[in-house]
Amino acid sequence: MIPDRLVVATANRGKLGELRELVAEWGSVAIAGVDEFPAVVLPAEVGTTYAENARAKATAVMRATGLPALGDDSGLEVDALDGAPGVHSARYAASDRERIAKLLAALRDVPEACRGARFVCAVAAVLCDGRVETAEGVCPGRIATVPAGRMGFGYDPVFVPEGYDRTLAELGPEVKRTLSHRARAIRALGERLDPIEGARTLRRDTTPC
Ligand code: ITT
Repeated sequence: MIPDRLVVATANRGKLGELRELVAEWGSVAIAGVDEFPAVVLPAEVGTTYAENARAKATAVMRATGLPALGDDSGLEVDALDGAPGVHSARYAASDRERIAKLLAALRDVPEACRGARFVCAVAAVLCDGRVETAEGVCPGRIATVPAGRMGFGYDPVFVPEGYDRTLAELGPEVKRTLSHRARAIRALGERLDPIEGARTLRRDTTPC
């Protein structure tokens, strides 16, 4: 069953906003941010996989709050960098601006055809009875040569999703919601938590207006 409430185990406000909107597709779920529980400390990201880190974040928050929790661990995998920064994407540099500058510098001599990349997101729901469900989503694309756009967060100004010629930061939340790694992960998690609800959500998504 899909829980009627979830505490989102992230300190990243961009993620929290997107997760709120995506979880709303499951129906009525009360979402709280971890900032509403000042005593809660998110664990260090020591896992080697996104799923491991997502699960650790959600488990820590569920234990500290006594409420069902949702964790998200994500990253950007760049072909020309052998999949880096990957699971270390948050630690690649100190701020979004510096992470983007470092990424573009690393790809300075890489031609357009070789700038393939993908966003990956793992989400984990940890429920009060100890049940844990995880799911993953991928968004393929490429890295732009210069940052563009002001919407979204993180690496969005340099990520051009497959099938588009603008960055996620230019395309904005409505497009991002249809194709992002996080959207795909949350939809898959909904099906795991409640196959009937998940199917209903998918049908709603594909029915023409
Ligand atoms: P929490 O651990 O508190 O959730 P975080 O920002 O540290 O927040 P991650 O460890 O999952 O999150 O790091 C993911 C990195 O990739 C981080 O720099 C994000 O800004 C970036 N990122 C994740 N999803 C993204 C998205 O949809 N668009 C752009 N950048 C994203």
